[in-house]
Amino acid sequence: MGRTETSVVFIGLGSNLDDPRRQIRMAMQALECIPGSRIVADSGLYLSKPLVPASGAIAQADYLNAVVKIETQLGPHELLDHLQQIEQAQGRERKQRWGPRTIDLDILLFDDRYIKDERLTLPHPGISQRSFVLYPLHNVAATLDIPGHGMLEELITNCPRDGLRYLGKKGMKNELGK
Ligand code: A4P
Ligand code: MG
Repeated sequence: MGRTETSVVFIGLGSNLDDPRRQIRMAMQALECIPGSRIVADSGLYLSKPLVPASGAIAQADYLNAVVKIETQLGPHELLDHLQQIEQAQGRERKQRWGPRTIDLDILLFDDRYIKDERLTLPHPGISQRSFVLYPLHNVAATLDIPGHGMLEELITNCPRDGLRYLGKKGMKNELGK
Protein backbone atom coordinates (compact mmCIF):
# COMPACT_ATOMS: atom_id res chain seq x y z
CA MET A 1 0.00 0.00 0.00
CA GLY A 2 2.82 2.37 0.82
CA ARG A 3 0.66 5.21 2.21
CA THR A 4 -0.48 5.96 5.67
CA GLU A 5 -2.79 8.87 4.90
CA THR A 6 -6.50 8.29 4.49
CA SER A 7 -8.31 9.70 1.46
CA VAL A 8 -11.99 10.42 1.02
CA VAL A 9 -13.29 9.08 -2.26
CA PHE A 10 -16.69 9.04 -3.97
CA ILE A 11 -17.50 6.16 -6.27
CA GLY A 12 -20.39 6.05 -8.74
CA LEU A 13 -22.06 2.70 -9.38
CA GLY A 14 -24.25 1.98 -12.41
CA SER A 15 -25.90 -1.14 -13.80
CA ASN A 16 -28.58 -1.94 -16.37
CA LEU A 17 -28.00 -5.63 -17.08
CA ASP A 18 -28.53 -8.98 -15.36
CA ASP A 19 -30.48 -7.96 -12.23
CA PRO A 20 -29.08 -4.46 -11.56
CA ARG A 21 -30.18 -4.46 -7.92
CA ARG A 22 -28.15 -7.59 -7.26
CA GLN A 23 -25.20 -6.21 -9.25
CA ILE A 24 -25.08 -3.05 -7.15
CA ARG A 25 -25.42 -5.04 -3.93
CA MET A 26 -22.61 -7.40 -4.93
CA ALA A 27 -20.38 -4.49 -5.92
CA MET A 28 -20.95 -2.77 -2.57
CA GLN A 29 -20.05 -5.97 -0.80
CA ALA A 30 -16.87 -6.22 -2.89
CA LEU A 31 -16.01 -2.56 -2.18
CA GLU A 32 -16.14 -3.37 1.55
CA CYS A 33 -13.44 -6.00 0.94
CA ILE A 34 -10.90 -3.73 -0.79
CA PRO A 35 -7.83 -3.63 1.45
CA GLY A 36 -7.35 -0.49 3.51
CA SER A 37 -10.79 0.79 2.51
CA ARG A 38 -14.26 1.06 3.98
CA ILE A 39 -17.63 2.43 2.95
CA VAL A 40 -18.66 5.29 5.21
CA ALA A 41 -21.90 6.30 3.47
CA ASP A 42 -24.15 5.12 0.66
CA SER A 43 -26.76 7.08 -1.24
CA GLY A 44 -29.37 4.39 -1.71
CA LEU A 45 -30.63 3.42 -5.14
CA TYR A 46 -31.77 5.64 -7.99
CA LEU A 47 -33.58 4.60 -11.15
CA SER A 48 -32.41 6.60 -14.17
CA LYS A 49 -33.05 6.90 -17.88
CA PRO A 50 -30.06 5.81 -19.97
CA LEU A 51 -27.80 8.69 -20.93
CA VAL A 52 -26.76 8.14 -24.52
CA PRO A 53 -24.35 10.00 -26.78
CA ALA A 54 -25.66 12.81 -28.96
CA SER A 55 -24.47 10.85 -31.98
CA GLY A 56 -27.22 8.27 -31.60
CA ALA A 57 -29.29 6.30 -29.14
CA ILE A 58 -28.31 2.78 -28.13
CA ALA A 59 -31.49 0.95 -27.12
CA GLN A 60 -31.03 -0.22 -23.54
CA ALA A 61 -32.84 -0.65 -20.25
CA ASP A 62 -33.09 1.95 -17.48
CA TYR A 63 -30.17 2.07 -15.04
CA LEU A 64 -29.84 1.69 -11.33
CA ASN A 65 -27.32 4.16 -9.98
CA ALA A 66 -25.83 4.85 -6.56
CA VAL A 67 -22.90 6.68 -5.02
CA VAL A 68 -20.80 5.55 -2.08
CA LYS A 69 -18.35 7.51 0.02
CA ILE A 70 -15.30 5.51 1.03
CA GLU A 71 -12.21 6.11 3.08
CA THR A 72 -9.13 4.45 1.69
CA GLN A 73 -5.43 4.19 2.24
CA LEU A 74 -4.89 3.21 -1.38
CA GLY A 75 -3.71 5.59 -4.06
CA PRO A 76 -6.03 6.44 -6.98
CA HIS A 77 -4.50 4.00 -9.48
CA GLU A 78 -4.40 1.16 -6.95
CA LEU A 79 -8.05 1.80 -6.18
CA LEU A 80 -8.89 1.80 -9.91
CA ASP A 81 -7.17 -1.61 -10.22
CA HIS A 82 -9.49 -2.98 -7.54
CA LEU A 83 -12.59 -1.43 -9.12
CA GLN A 84 -11.72 -2.94 -12.50
CA GLN A 85 -11.21 -6.35 -10.85
CA ILE A 86 -14.67 -6.09 -9.33
CA GLU A 87 -16.13 -5.14 -12.74
CA GLN A 88 -14.40 -8.16 -14.30
CA ALA A 89 -15.60 -10.49 -11.54
CA GLN A 90 -19.17 -9.36 -12.18
CA GLY A 91 -18.91 -10.23 -15.84
CA ARG A 92 -18.42 -6.76 -17.24
CA GLU A 93 -17.75 -6.93 -20.96
CA ARG A 94 -16.48 -3.82 -22.68
CA LYS A 95 -18.20 -4.26 -26.01
CA GLN A 96 -19.50 -0.84 -26.67
CA ARG A 97 -18.83 2.55 -25.17
CA TRP A 98 -22.04 3.88 -23.61
CA GLY A 99 -23.56 0.40 -24.10
CA PRO A 100 -25.41 -1.67 -21.47
CA ARG A 101 -23.32 -3.00 -18.59
CA THR A 102 -23.57 -5.35 -15.60
CA ILE A 103 -21.60 -2.94 -13.45
CA ASP A 104 -19.70 0.30 -13.97
CA LEU A 105 -17.59 1.65 -11.12
CA ASP A 106 -16.31 5.17 -11.65
CA ILE A 107 -14.11 7.16 -9.31
CA LEU A 108 -15.94 10.48 -9.17
CA LEU A 109 -13.64 12.33 -6.77
CA PHE A 110 -10.47 11.41 -4.92
CA ASP A 111 -9.93 13.98 -2.17
CA ASP A 112 -9.62 17.22 -4.12
CA ARG A 113 -7.14 15.85 -6.62
CA TYR A 114 -6.85 16.59 -10.31
CA ILE A 115 -5.47 13.77 -12.44
CA LYS A 116 -5.37 13.36 -16.18
CA ASP A 117 -3.40 10.42 -17.50
CA GLU A 118 -4.05 7.47 -19.78
CA ARG A 119 -5.96 5.54 -17.08
CA LEU A 120 -7.60 8.12 -14.91
CA THR A 121 -9.34 11.47 -15.18
CA LEU A 122 -10.28 13.17 -11.91
CA PRO A 123 -12.72 14.65 -11.17
CA HIS A 124 -14.65 12.23 -13.40
CA PRO A 125 -15.60 13.93 -16.68
CA GLY A 126 -19.27 14.76 -16.94
CA ILE A 127 -19.72 14.75 -13.15
CA SER A 128 -21.40 18.15 -13.13
CA GLN A 129 -24.05 17.42 -15.78
CA ARG A 130 -25.29 13.98 -14.78
CA SER A 131 -28.38 13.85 -12.60
CA PHE A 132 -27.70 10.18 -11.75
CA VAL A 133 -24.37 11.28 -10.25
CA LEU A 134 -25.24 14.65 -8.66
CA TYR A 135 -28.41 13.66 -6.78
CA PRO A 136 -26.97 10.50 -5.15
CA LEU A 137 -23.77 12.40 -4.39
CA HIS A 138 -25.86 15.00 -2.58
CA ASN A 139 -27.27 12.24 -0.36
CA VAL A 140 -23.81 11.43 0.98
CA ALA A 141 -22.12 14.86 0.84
CA ALA A 142 -24.63 17.71 0.77
CA THR A 143 -22.09 20.52 1.19
CA LEU A 144 -19.49 19.23 -1.25
CA ASP A 145 -17.37 21.66 -3.26
CA ILE A 146 -16.31 19.84 -6.43
CA PRO A 147 -12.85 20.90 -7.60
CA GLY A 148 -13.13 22.82 -10.87
CA HIS A 149 -16.95 22.62 -10.92
CA GLY A 150 -18.25 24.42 -7.82
CA MET A 151 -20.74 23.77 -5.06
CA LEU A 152 -22.82 20.63 -5.43
CA GLU A 153 -25.97 22.45 -4.22
CA GLU A 154 -25.65 24.87 -7.10
CA LEU A 155 -24.86 22.22 -9.72
CA ILE A 156 -28.02 20.37 -8.69
CA THR A 157 -30.11 23.50 -9.08
CA ASN A 158 -29.01 23.63 -12.71
CA CYS A 159 -29.43 19.92 -13.39
CA PRO A 160 -32.93 18.63 -14.23
CA ARG A 161 -33.79 15.26 -12.72
CA ASP A 162 -34.44 13.83 -16.18
CA GLY A 163 -36.78 11.16 -14.88
CA LEU A 164 -34.44 10.21 -12.03
CA ARG A 165 -36.32 8.41 -9.23
CA TYR A 166 -35.11 7.70 -5.71
CA LEU A 167 -35.86 4.13 -4.68
CA GLY A 168 -34.43 4.38 -1.16
CA LYS A 169 -32.11 2.11 0.78
CA LYS A 170 -34.56 -0.66 1.50
CA GLY A 171 -33.23 -4.05 0.60
CA MET A 172 -29.63 -2.91 0.23
CA LYS A 173 -27.74 -3.77 3.41
CA ASN A 174 -30.03 -6.41 4.83
CA GLU A 175 -29.98 -8.40 1.63
CA LEU A 176 -26.20 -8.41 1.38
CA GLY A 177 -24.86 -11.88 0.91
CA LYS A 178 -28.10 -13.23 -0.49
N1 A4P B 1 -11.14 6.12 -16.54
C1 A4P B 1 -10.72 7.39 -16.65
N2 A4P B 1 -11.08 8.10 -15.57
C2 A4P B 1 -11.77 7.25 -14.76
C3 A4P B 1 -12.38 7.41 -13.49
N3 A4P B 1 -12.40 8.60 -12.85
N4 A4P B 1 -13.00 6.32 -12.95
C4 A4P B 1 -10.86 5.12 -17.58
C5 A4P B 1 -13.01 5.14 -13.59
N5 A4P B 1 -12.41 4.91 -14.80
C6 A4P B 1 -11.81 5.97 -15.37
O1 A4P B 1 -14.11 3.15 -18.74
C7 A4P B 1 -13.15 3.38 -19.74
C8 A4P B 1 -11.83 3.79 -19.11
O2 A4P B 1 -12.03 4.98 -18.37
C9 A4P B 1 -11.23 2.81 -18.11
O3 A4P B 1 -10.38 1.92 -18.71
C10 A4P B 1 -10.49 3.72 -17.10
O4 A4P B 1 -9.08 3.56 -17.20
P1 A4P B 1 -15.04 1.90 -18.84
O5 A4P B 1 -15.78 1.81 -17.55
O6 A4P B 1 -14.25 0.76 -19.29
O7 A4P B 1 -15.97 2.28 -20.08
P2 A4P B 1 -17.32 3.07 -20.10
O8 A4P B 1 -17.95 3.08 -18.74
O9 A4P B 1 -18.12 2.58 -21.24
O10 A4P B 1 -16.85 4.48 -20.45
P3 A4P B 1 -17.06 5.68 -19.54
O11 A4P B 1 -16.32 6.81 -20.18
O12 A4P B 1 -16.76 5.36 -18.10
O13 A4P B 1 -18.63 5.89 -19.72
P4 A4P B 1 -19.43 6.75 -18.79
O14 A4P B 1 -19.18 8.17 -19.13
O15 A4P B 1 -19.25 6.32 -17.37
O16 A4P B 1 -20.89 6.42 -19.26
N6 A4P B 1 -26.88 6.31 -18.13
C11 A4P B 1 -27.38 6.20 -16.88
N7 A4P B 1 -28.66 6.55 -16.64
N8 A4P B 1 -26.60 5.74 -15.86
C12 A4P B 1 -25.29 5.38 -16.05
O17 A4P B 1 -24.63 4.95 -15.08
N9 A4P B 1 -23.43 5.21 -17.62
C13 A4P B 1 -22.90 5.37 -18.85
C14 A4P B 1 -21.46 5.16 -19.04
C15 A4P B 1 -23.73 5.82 -19.98
N10 A4P B 1 -25.11 6.11 -19.64
C16 A4P B 1 -25.58 5.97 -18.38
C17 A4P B 1 -24.73 5.50 -17.36
MG1 MG C 1 -16.75 3.62 -16.40
